[in-house]
Amino acid sequence: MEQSEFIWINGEFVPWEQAQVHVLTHALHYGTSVFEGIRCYETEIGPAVFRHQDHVDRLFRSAQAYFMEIPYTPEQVRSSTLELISRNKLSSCYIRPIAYRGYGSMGLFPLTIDVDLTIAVWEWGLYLGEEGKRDGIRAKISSWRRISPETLIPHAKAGGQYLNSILAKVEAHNAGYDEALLLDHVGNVCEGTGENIFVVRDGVIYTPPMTSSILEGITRDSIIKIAADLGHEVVVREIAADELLIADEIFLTGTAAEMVPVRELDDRPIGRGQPGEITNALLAIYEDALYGRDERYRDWLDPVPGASPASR
Ligand code: PPE
Repeated sequence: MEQSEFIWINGEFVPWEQAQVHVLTHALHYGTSVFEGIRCYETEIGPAVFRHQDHVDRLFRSAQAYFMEIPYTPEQVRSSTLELISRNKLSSCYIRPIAYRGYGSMGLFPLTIDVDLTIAVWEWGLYLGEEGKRDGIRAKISSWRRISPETLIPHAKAGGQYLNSILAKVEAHNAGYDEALLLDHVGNVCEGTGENIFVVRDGVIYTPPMTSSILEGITRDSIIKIAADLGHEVVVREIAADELLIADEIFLTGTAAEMVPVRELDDRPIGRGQPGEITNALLAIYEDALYGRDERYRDWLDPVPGASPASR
C-alpha cells in the first residue's frame, strides 16, 4: 500500500512504521473494532473531506452499538483527521479511523478493556478500479447471505462483521467476477461486499431499505439526494432477487468504490450490457459534488485548514 508519513494514535502523531499494536490486542482475536472509510478530494476549494461529520457520527453510532466508549469527542476526531491530512501533506486520500478494544485482558467480556482510537490516511485508488467505474463490472449473486439483525448489527460498521463480506468477496473472485452481491437473510437484495446497491427500471430508481440489513451508506444518501434533485423518482423499498435480472440499470455506491455500474450479473447483461443513461447522469453530478464543482453540494465538503488549491 501507499504509505504516508504519520498515523494518529490515541492523540499522538506517530511515524507510519511505528504505528503498531500488541499481538494480544482484543480486537485482533474477537473483531471488536468499529471503523469508517472516508475520502478527501482535491476540490475547487482546496483539499476537502467529503461528508466528514456524517462519517464521524456513524463511527460513534457503531461504537455505541458494541458498548464502546470512544475516549474523544466527535469534534476531536474530526479536527485530528484534518490535522493529520495536513501534516502528511496530502491533497487527496482515503481516511480510516478505527476504534478498537486494545491490550489488557482476554476473554469475551470486553467492557473492562480500554478503547483505543487510531486514524490513518493514505492515497488509495478506486476499490473496483477506474475501468470498473467507467465500463461497469461483472457481479455474482453470492451464495453467502448478508449478516442478519438476529445475529449481529448490520447497521454498525464493525470489524468482525466483515468476515461475511470476505467470504462473499473471495467466492466471487474465485469464480472470475469483480464483485459479489449479497441477499439478506430472507432473500431480498441487500448490498455488495462494501457498497450499497441501486436498481433502475422504467426510469424509477430503487434501493433497499434499512430493514434489508444494509449498512446505511453515506454515498447512498448522497445519490438519493442527487437523484431527487435531478427530478428522478427514488423509491426505497425491499427488492426481490429476481428484480435484478429484469433491471435496466444497476449500480453500486460506497466511499472506497465511489459509484460503479454493474454491466453483467451472473453472466447476463444488465440493460445493454454497459453503464446506463441514468447511472451516467448521476455519476457526473456525484463527481461534481465530490470535487466541489456543484455549488448545491458544497455543504458536503469539510476543507482541510491551511491547505489551498495552490499548495500542491
Ligand atoms: N456497505 C458496506 C458493507 C460497506 O462496507 C460500505 C462502505 C458501504 C455499504 C457504503 O457506505 P458508504 O461508504 O458510507 O457509502 N465500505 C467502506 C469500506 C470498504 C473496505 O473494503 O474497506 C468504504 O467504502 O470505505
